[in-house]
Amino acid sequence: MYRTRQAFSSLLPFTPLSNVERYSSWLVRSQISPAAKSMSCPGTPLKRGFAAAPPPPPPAEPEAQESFLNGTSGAYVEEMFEAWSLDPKSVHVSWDAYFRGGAYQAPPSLGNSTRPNEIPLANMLPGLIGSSMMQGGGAPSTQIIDAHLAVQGTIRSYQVRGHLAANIDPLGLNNIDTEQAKKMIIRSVTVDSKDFKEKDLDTVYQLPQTTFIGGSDTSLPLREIISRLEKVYCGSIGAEYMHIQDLDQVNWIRQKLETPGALTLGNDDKRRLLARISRSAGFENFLAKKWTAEKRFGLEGVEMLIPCMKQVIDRSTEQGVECVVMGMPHRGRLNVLANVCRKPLEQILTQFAGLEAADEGSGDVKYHLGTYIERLNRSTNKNIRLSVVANPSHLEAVNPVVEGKVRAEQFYRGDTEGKKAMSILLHGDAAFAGQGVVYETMHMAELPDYTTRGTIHIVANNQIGFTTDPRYSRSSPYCTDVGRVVNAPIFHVNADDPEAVLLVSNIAAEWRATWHKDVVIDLVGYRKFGHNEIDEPMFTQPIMYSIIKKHKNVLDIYSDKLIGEGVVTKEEVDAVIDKYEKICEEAFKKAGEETQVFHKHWLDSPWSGFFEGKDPLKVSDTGLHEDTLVHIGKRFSQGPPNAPDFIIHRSMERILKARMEMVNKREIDWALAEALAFGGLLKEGIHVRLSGQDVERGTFSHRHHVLHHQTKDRSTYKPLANLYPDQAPYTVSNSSLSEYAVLGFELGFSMTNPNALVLWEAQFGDFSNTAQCIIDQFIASGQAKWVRQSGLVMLLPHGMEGMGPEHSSARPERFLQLCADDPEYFPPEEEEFAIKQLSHINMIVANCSTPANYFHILRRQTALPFRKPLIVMTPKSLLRHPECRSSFDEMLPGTEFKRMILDAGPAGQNPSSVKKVLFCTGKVYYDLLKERRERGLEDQIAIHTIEQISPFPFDIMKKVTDQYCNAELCWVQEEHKNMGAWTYVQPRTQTAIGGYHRLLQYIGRETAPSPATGSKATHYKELKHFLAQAMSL
Ligand SMILES: Cc1ncc(C[n+]2csc(CCOP(=O)(O)OP(=O)(O)O)c2C)c(N)n1
Ligand SMILES: [Mg+2]
Repeated sequence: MYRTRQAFSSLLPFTPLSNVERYSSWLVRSQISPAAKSMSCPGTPLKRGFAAAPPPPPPAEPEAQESFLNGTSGAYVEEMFEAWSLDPKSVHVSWDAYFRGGAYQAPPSLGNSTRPNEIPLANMLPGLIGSSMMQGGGAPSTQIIDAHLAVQGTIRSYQVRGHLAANIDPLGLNNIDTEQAKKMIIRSVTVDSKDFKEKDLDTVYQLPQTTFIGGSDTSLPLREIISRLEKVYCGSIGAEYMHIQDLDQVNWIRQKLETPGALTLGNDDKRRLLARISRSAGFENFLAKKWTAEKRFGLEGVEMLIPCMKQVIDRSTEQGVECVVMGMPHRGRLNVLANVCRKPLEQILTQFAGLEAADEGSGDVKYHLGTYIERLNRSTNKNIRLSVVANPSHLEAVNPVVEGKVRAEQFYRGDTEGKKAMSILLHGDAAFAGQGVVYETMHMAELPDYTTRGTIHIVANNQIGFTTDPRYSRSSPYCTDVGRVVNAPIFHVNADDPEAVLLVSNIAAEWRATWHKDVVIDLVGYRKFGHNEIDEPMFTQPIMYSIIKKHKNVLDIYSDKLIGEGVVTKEEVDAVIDKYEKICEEAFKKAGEETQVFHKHWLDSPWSGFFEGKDPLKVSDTGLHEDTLVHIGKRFSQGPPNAPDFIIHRSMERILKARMEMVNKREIDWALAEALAFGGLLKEGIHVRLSGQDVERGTFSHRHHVLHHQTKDRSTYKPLANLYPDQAPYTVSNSSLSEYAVLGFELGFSMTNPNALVLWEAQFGDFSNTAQCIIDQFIASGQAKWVRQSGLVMLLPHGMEGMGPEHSSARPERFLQLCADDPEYFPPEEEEFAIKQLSHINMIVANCSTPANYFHILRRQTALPFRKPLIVMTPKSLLRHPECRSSFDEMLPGTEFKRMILDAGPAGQNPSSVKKVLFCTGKVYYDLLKERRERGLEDQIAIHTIEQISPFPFDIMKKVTDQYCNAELCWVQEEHKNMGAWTYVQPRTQTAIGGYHRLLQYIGRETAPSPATGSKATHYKELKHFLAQAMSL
C-alpha cells in the first residue's frame, strides 16, 4: 500500500543505531515546540500515580551515558523546575505532574529543600533508596528519568506511529517488515541500543496513565509492554487517532484498543461472524455462477464489508438508533441490499432479467438503485428502518444527499443529539481520496444546521481504482486522510482478519454513539477480479493479480481458523454455505417467474400518506388573508417584542422602519414578498428551511432574517421564527462555502418530508455550476430514474448588470435544456392545462418579475399535490427597484401565480393595433418599460413577461399571439444569443403559433463565449444597442 512508502520517506532513513537520537531528548524537544505541546502533554487529570520507573541498566559506552540533563534540554528542564518551584501554575500541567511526582532531582544550584513544592524523592521512591539505581546514596540516577521518559515515549510512539507498521494489507505487498517497523517506531529507545541486553527487557516499568495495556497491572516488564503494544498497534488494525485534539476522546480510543482482551471474541460471536461472511461471499459466488458475463461490481476481496456494516448497525441499534440512511457506490451494492438491508432476494435477481418496468420512470441500472426497508433487527429485537439512497455513477455525489436526508430525519423526530437516526457512507479508496465533494461534505459535519452528529464512513479499500494504482491517484499516504480534517479517528483494518474488523466496527459504532462525531473504517482488502467482472486486470496490474489469484478467500481463511480452534466443524461450515445457496436458488426460481418489475420497489424515501386521498390535479390556494399579511409583515419589521435591551444596528432600524411603511402602504418589495410567503407557510405548519452562503442577511443585504444584538455576541433574533406560538419551525442558515455539497444536502433534506419548503440559494447564480452534478444527476433526473420526488427550490441571483463574466448569469439556458418539455408538442388545451404540465415535467424553471409572483410560486411549491424541483432566477438590482413592487391585492385569497404577465397598459387594451410585441423574462422587462416610456410608445409596443419558462405556457402564448394579430413578434433578452431563454422559447413559441409562418424575432446580445463583458462601458453600450433595436418600429 501506498502509505508504507510515504511513511518511510517521511521517517526514514534511520539514523545509524550507534548514533541514535536519545528518545528522552526527543520528548523534551517536543515539549518546546508549541505545536507539539498539546499532543504530548495530556491535560486530563492523572488517574494513576506518576511514579518514576525503575531505570534500565546503565549503558557502558560514554556516549550513551550522556544524559539529556547535561545538554541544552537539561537546562530547559532546570528552567522549568525553577519556574515550577516559584509557581506551579506557570508551567504546563504535565511538568507540574512530573515535578510533583518527585521524579526530578534538582541540581544543587536549584535544590533548595526549603521550597514549598519540593518533595524529596526518597518519599516517593522508598523502594529505590539504597538500591543500585540510585546515585550516591539517595539522589536518583539520571537513568531513572531517562528510562521513565523512554518507556512513556515508546508507548506514545506506538500510539502515534504504530499504524504505519500495522499488518493491514492482506496481499502483503505493502506491509513493513516487522524489524524495520520496530526501528521506525521505537528507533531511539534504549532497546534499540547496542548496549541493551536481552535481559534488560525483563526490567519492570511503571505504566503511565496514558496507556491501558496493563489492564489492572500498573507495571509490566518492558518485554511485555512492547509485545502488547505491537499486538494492539501493529497487528491487523492500524489506528490513527493521535491527531484528535480532545484528550478525552483520545483516551477513550486508547482504552477501547489497548485494554487486554479487546480482540477476544466468544464462540457465538465467532460463529455468527462466520455465517455473515458466508452470506457475503455466497451472494457474490451465486451471482457469478448465474450471470458470468454480467456487470455487478462484485465485492470479492472485500467481503468483510457486509459483516462490518451489519455489526455497525447492530451495535448502533443497541445504542438506540432506529433509522440508518446509507450512501454507497457501485461496488458490493447488491450484496448490501441483499444482506444488510435484507431486500427480498427475488426483487434483486429480477433486475438481471432485463424486464421492462410496469410503472412510471425510465429507471436506472441495478447497481444504482435505492431501497427502503423497515424490519426487525434480530440481534436487538428492535425495529429498524434502513435505506440506501439511490445514486448516480458519479462517485461520492450521494454523500451530501445522505447527510441532508439524515439531518431531516433527525430534525423531524426532534432527535437533537442524533441518537435515533444516523448515516453510514461507503466509499471506494480512489474516489474517497480523489473527489472534492468528500471534503466538502465532511466539512459540514460540525456545522450547527448541517451536522448529523457523526457519520460512520467505511472505505471498501481494494487498493485500486479501476486500473489506477494508489501512487498515481493520490498524494496522501492513506486514502482516508481527509478524515483528519474533522478529527475523525481512522481505523485501517486488514479485511482478511474478520475479528479485527468486528472490533473496529464496534468501536466505530460506540464512538459515534458516545461522541457524535465522524469515524472512518478503512477496510483494506483487494479486488479479486477486474474493475467489473468482464475486465482483465492482468493488463495493468500483473504482479498484484498474480498474487491475488493465489490468495485464499476470507471465508476459507476464517473457517479454517475456527475449525482449527474447534469452534466449528467442517461439516457445520459446509452446511451454512449450502443453506444460503439454497435460499439464493429459491429466490432465483421465484425471480424467473416474475413477468414485470416496478421502479417503485426501489424507492428510497417513501412519503407514506402524502399522495393518498389527494386530487392529483388540484392546487390549493396560494393567497393569504390581509390580516395574515399584515401580521407577518409587522413582525418581520420589528426586533424582538418586549426586549428593549436588544440593540439593533442603526441602519437596520431604518430598514425595519421602511418595511413597516411598506406594510402600512400595502405595497411590498421582494424581501417582504419572500418573508410573507415563508411566514404564511410557517403559519400553516410547513417547515421552511433556507440555506446557502450568507443567506441570513442575503448577499445583497436585502433579506435580514437574523438580527444581531449589537453589543452581545451571538445574541440574535429571527423574526420569522417568532410569528405565531404554534407555527412550524423556521430554519435559516449561512452555509459553508460550498455549492456541490450544500445543494446536495438540501436536496437530501427535501426528500424526507414533503410538507416542508427547502430552499438553497446560490451566492450568485453563476456559482451554482460547481454543483452541476447534483443538478444533472439528481434534481433534473431523480424522479425519472428513481421515482423519487423533491420540491427543492433553487434561488439563483441572475441578471446582466455590468458585474463581469462571473456575477451575471445563472445560466438559465442550462436549466432549461434539462427540462423534458417537448418543444414541438402542444398539450391539449383544457382547464387543467397548467397543473397537468407541472405534473408531467421534471422540473420548473421560472424568472419572476414581480414580488407577488415570487410569493405565489414559493407558496405553490407546497400547494401542489406532488413535488417538483423549482429553479428560480432571482433578481439583484430589482431588489431595490422602485417599480418592482406588488400590492397586497395581488396576494389575497383567490390570487395565484401567473405563468405570464401580460401588458395591461394602452397596448394591452387594443392589441390588434399594436405594431410590436416584446416577450421577455426577468429584469430586462424594467429596462424595456423605461425605454418605451421615454420614447412614448406605450400604445404601439406591448411588453409581456414569461414568468414560468418551463413548462412553457403554450396556451397563453397562443392566445396572446392570436390577439396581437398584426404585430411583429420579438423575444428580447439581455443574455447573449447562445444563452438565456431564447433557444428554449423560440421553438415553443412557434409551436404555440402553430408553425413557422409567423416568426419570433431575436433581440438581444450577440453570441459570445463568455456570459458577460468585463467592461461596464461595453455592458451599457450593448444594453443601449439592443434596447434601441427593441423600440424601433
Ligand atoms: C465522478 C466519477 N468519475 C469517474 C468515474 C468512473 N469510475 C467508475 S469506478 C471508478 C474507479 C473507482 O475506484 P474506487 O473508488 O477505488 O472504487 P472501486 O471500484 O475500486 O471499488 C471510476 C474512475 C465515476 N464513476 N465517477
Ligand atoms: Mg478501489
